[in-house]
Amino acid sequence: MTMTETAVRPTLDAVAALYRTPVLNLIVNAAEVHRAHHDPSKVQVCVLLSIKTGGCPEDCGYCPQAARYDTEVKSQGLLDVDHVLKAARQAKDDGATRFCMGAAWREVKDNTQFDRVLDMIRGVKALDLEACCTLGMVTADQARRMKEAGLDAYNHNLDSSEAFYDRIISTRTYQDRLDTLAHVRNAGITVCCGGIVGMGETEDDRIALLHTLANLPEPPESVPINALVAVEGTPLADQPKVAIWEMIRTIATARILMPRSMVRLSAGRIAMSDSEQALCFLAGANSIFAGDKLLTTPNPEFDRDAQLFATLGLSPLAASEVSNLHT
Ligand code: SAM
Ligand code: DTB
Ligand code: SF4
Repeated sequence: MTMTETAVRPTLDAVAALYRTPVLNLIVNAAEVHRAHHDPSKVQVCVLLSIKTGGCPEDCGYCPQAARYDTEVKSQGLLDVDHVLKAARQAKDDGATRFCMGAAWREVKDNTQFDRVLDMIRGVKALDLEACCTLGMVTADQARRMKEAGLDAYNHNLDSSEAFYDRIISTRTYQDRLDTLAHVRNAGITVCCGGIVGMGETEDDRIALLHTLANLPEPPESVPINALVAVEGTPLADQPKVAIWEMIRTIATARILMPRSMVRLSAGRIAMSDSEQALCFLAGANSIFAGDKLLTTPNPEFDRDAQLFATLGLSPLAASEVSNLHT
């Protein structure tokens, strides 16, 4: 069965009605959809590595890696392949089944650095891990080359609604993001695309983002929902923490609209209690990033997540189960 056959193609009003359902009903509805399409006791564990850090020319208001903001992030050029594969091996030993490599680039350039990233992808695949990259904008040809190297997924977030987008980023357009997503999709790489909750957007912005995601030509196989990590030195440093219920509503609505997708409870877990995270899992989140660092900001330690899984009766999705995900 393809994603299209089960995807809901909702109107904006339908997404708004869903999102605004009384929250406990919304959770129950999302939990039912989750159980119909996935084993709710399984959570995919992914590990992130920043392969090139800081010094980014873009002006994303949330991002500590933008060169123009004075943050504590230490810039680091592109790592060598051995360093990355050592981290990937460690991730696998720690129980991860997906390894995601992030670079603080505006876009990929056709140079030896990209060749090195292609070698990283080949190396991660040789370890039998799902390989994901997030490197900024890519052309159709670059996407094709990543596919050839074995890339499973490409992460490129829409972040928020089109209307709110230019309040947060001015150095590229929403259409630029959609173009890259189309290049990735056309190359046969699965799409990882989601957004951030808590940047000062309204409920309508979150609804519009979910509407756009569910109406992409094919819904993304992977939908990361990040809670803003407010970093000192960025324009969003003083953004007040958004109510957990907005995260939960966003996750639950994504789960109902994109029943077969992996919904990833991404950045922001360090600031959430166990019970808040449990509600996110109940509402349909079925993946996390593990390890004490996301790209540049802190994340719960492996041991803390192992304890959380034990408490909630959850277990990491096994490698053999991952290969069935997108068939
Ligand atoms: N430079 C590439 C790009 O922007 O596509 C890849 C790396 S970028 C850091 C990947 C994603 O991380 C962003 O699209 C954004 O959604 C998320 N992100 C970055 N900083 C964040 C923060 N402070 N809090 C939550 N999510 C964040
Ligand atoms: C996504 O949506 N979240 C991850 C991953 N895709 C690349 C990144 C979160 C980054 C949080 C800020 C940081 O650690 O620098
Ligand atoms: Fe650069 Fe990506 Fe950060 Fe934007 S989110 S500043 S593109 S690293």
